[in-house]
Amino acid sequence: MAPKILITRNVGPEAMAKLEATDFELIVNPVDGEPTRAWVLEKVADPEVIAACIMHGQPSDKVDREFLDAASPNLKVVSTFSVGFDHIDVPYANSKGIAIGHTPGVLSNAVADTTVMLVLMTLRRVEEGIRLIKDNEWPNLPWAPFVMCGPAIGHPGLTIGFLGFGRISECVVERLLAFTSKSSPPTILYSNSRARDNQAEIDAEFSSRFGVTVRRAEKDEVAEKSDIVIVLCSQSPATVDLVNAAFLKKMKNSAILVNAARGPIVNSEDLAAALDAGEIFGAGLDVITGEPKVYADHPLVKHPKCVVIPHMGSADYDTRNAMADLCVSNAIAGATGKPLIAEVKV
Ligand code: 8YV
Repeated sequence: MAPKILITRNVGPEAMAKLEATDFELIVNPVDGEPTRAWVLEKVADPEVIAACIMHGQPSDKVDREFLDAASPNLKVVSTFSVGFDHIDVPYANSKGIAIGHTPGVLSNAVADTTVMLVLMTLRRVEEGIRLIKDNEWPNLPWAPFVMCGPAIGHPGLTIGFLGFGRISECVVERLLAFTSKSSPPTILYSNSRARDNQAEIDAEFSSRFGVTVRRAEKDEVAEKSDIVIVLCSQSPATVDLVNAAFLKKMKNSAILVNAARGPIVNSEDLAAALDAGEIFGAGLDVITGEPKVYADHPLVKHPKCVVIPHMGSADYDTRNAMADLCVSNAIAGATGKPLIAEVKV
């Protein structure tokens, strides 16, 4: 019998054709959508399975000890359809000789587009405006020059702060520079896990690349000085609740917060309380704690100053196709004993 590759979701015609062109037997989830956990555990235990393509953020596909202990002793690679790998116990997988593949790079532009969209929507209160129309409230909205006005993205001397400053953040900076003031350009602050020995050189390189001042700062300084705080760090025990009541209290009342990383990095209760108290102007969330079980009565979904979208950061057709291609290419490489195209190293 041919060795098998497990695919927990149909990854689209092009990537499926790439898999079908191999000699591997394919086990594809017959349901159009999320399989049951029991189905995944049963299939990954098949001793012929040498590679598995899985999804991020679905309980069925969590690559934890239960999954890895159930897995075929011949499993060589788990390839996730995501850049993030917070759903995978990478050290435990590696200790069993299983490599982990992911999809960095190909989604940076799409996630940056979504991030900028959320910045603009939050500053200009677009969500609230759409809701007013849907609730037939437009005729009752008194017209006056400053009704529905938020802070301007082109405000001179803006400070834009990032929590996490990797590939996606850099793509966000490139985009935001098209909107911000040319005569009084923004300052970019970013906080990350630790300062490097050559931090000054790194910041000088960023500043010369972007043509504005870019420098690393402690997270409290990012909170205090930024007009726009953008969360784009990966989720780890150190970043869960990074944006909590204390952080939000330090932010300017006129500032906004955008999270395009992972829900648990921002404490939802603390954010709702900060919005209620007017501690910040607004928030835009592509991700939220408890997703996808987030309903219309969620305090942040209902909140007029909060835009919530359902984890759509990378969801454009071209990007998802590129992610699918990299996901299956990693699986095929691992299954044929070749180095993965993009392997998670921790
Ligand atoms: C996807 C993501 O929505 O790549 C990631 O880490 O969070 C998103 O791009 C998701 O992973 C799709 O499976």
